[in-house]
Amino acid sequence: MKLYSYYRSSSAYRVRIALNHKQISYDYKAVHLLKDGGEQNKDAYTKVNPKAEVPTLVDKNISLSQSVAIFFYLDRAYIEKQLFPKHLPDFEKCLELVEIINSGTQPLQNLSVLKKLKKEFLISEDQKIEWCRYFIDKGLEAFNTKCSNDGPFAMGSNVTAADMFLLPQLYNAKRFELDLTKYENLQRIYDNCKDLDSFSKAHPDVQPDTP
Ligand SMILES: N[C@@H](CCC(=O)N[C@@H](CS)C(=O)NCC(=O)O)C(=O)O
Repeated sequence: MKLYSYYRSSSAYRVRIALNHKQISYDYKAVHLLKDGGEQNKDAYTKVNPKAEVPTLVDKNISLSQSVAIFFYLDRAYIEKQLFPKHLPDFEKCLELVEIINSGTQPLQNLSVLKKLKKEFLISEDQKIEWCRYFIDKGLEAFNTKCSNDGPFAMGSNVTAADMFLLPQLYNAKRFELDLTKYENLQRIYDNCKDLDSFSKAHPDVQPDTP
């Protein structure tokens, strides 16, 4: 299995956690998102992923982008240690939390969005930071309200995809110096996940391409 990744990409970070959780080993293929305008934009990579983003997972003859699709694939192809709960309504509730991050938060602070805002809409660095902080905070507030109020993890007693999407977004929130102390549920989930092997080994500080 091959994972195209960038150490600081929150979307790739999710997939690294999932692969570790399932104890699947993989070849790390680094794609530098900043060097020379971004390796993701070069032909060699857009052939792999036409959306010019990481992650991309290649397994046997299957090449998949989009972390949610990758999570679904992993749960169906490698059934041990499920990422999503199996049954109704837990599956849907877990997907709801995942989507708060996946479609409701991360895309608004993605590199290509910020580049466009800066280059064509001429926003300043301060405005860029304010934009990111606003949308990240809005997403995290919703997650904090909708997740479980007790148990160690976002869905209660078991670690799930919801935690695997949350921690990378918290990592980004910290880069933007957001105050997270007001989110008690998020704090609790973070404390319970951060030292689990699957999470700590996926952390941006310890990847093959970490500077
Ligand atoms: N919905 C996609 C998001 C992927 C994504 O936005 N990746 C970012 C890094 S977190 C990226 O590669 N950005 C490159 C760019 O915007 O040029 C997923 O879940 O995999």
